[in-house]
Amino acid sequence: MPANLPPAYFEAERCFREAKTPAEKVEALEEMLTIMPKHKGTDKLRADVRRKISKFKAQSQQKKGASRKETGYSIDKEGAAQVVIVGPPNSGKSSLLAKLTNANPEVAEFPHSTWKPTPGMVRYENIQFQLLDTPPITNEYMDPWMGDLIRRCDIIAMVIDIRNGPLRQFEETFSILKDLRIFPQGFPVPQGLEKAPFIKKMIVVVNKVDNGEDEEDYEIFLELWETELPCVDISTKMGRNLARFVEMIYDLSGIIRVFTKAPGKKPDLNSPFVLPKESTLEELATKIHKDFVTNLKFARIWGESVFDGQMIQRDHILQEGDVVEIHT
Ligand SMILES: Nc1nc2c(ncn2[C@@H]2O[C@H](COP(=O)(O)OP(=O)(O)OP(=O)(O)O)[C@@H](O)[C@H]2O)c(=O)[nH]1
Ligand SMILES: [Mg+2]
Repeated sequence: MPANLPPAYFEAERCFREAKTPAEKVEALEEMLTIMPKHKGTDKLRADVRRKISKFKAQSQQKKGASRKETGYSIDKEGAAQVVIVGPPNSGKSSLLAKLTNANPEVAEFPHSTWKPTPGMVRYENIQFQLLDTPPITNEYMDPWMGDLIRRCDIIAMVIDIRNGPLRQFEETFSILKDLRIFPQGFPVPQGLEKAPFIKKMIVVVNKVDNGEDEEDYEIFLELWETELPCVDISTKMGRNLARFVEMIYDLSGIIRVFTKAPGKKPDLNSPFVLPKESTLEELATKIHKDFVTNLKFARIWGESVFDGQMIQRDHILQEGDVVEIHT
């Protein structure tokens, strides 16, 4: 389909070519993006312009010596954990977000269609996780704010494509993360790092396993991969293993769900408090309200590892599914 660009576009493009500073280039590119009609014929061009915008934005910020935080995107965490979806171009990161959440990211056949992070919430039983779609990362190019974004998350979901050299994709993405000093939990961290490493929970998601042939390729991938990380084969197209993926996020998240109740009442099993494993009664009370923790006398608890209604003290370690009645 022809792009059918209006004359004003070419004028903006001329400004772009003549611009001297990165900031002027960004301005001209943004103008081009506004003018450009939005249809299939301009998809590729829009992606290309966006890529240039992020490149020149990064350059202009570096010039100003501004802090990197200002150039970046900070997405507020919501839900029980923040899961950032990373990977090479075109592996299906945006498709995964679109399939599991109400978010509506751009999905496209060509690479580098995503250029800014997009969050969405996915439900698991009575809680939710935040998924964060991001632009692709490659050896050639990565948005400069991506490092900070990944370092802030709770879990990394690396999405690779079974049909496009999954081993190579894994190794490239893994080594980019390493360069950012990001290592998966449970992995040896190299000695002699100059700055502190970032240890993250990580799950490898092999996408586009649509049919039997892809399944065979996935088996071969697993044999050759030799990396001990949680891994799941999915197909966003066929809906394969998407629920399994969310369940794996829950398992990895290291959280427990605890319910509270008032004396003589039943707990509301739809709204748990989410706490890290090994949390104590005191930590639960802090989470509820600061007055609670000051005035806390004791609590009664119902659950699998206690007697019904057993009295517990502040340092009692809570378990998944416990029901707690706090007395102040
Ligand atoms: N066959 C098949 N194609 C898929 C699947 N998931 C995504 N795709 C296709 O792969 C292409 C890329 O999908 P996106 O979701 O845009 O990929 P992305 O990783 O977000 O791409 P970038 O943002 O450019 O990095 C699109 O044409 C999708 O329709 C899948 O499970 N099976
Ligand atoms: Mg995308």
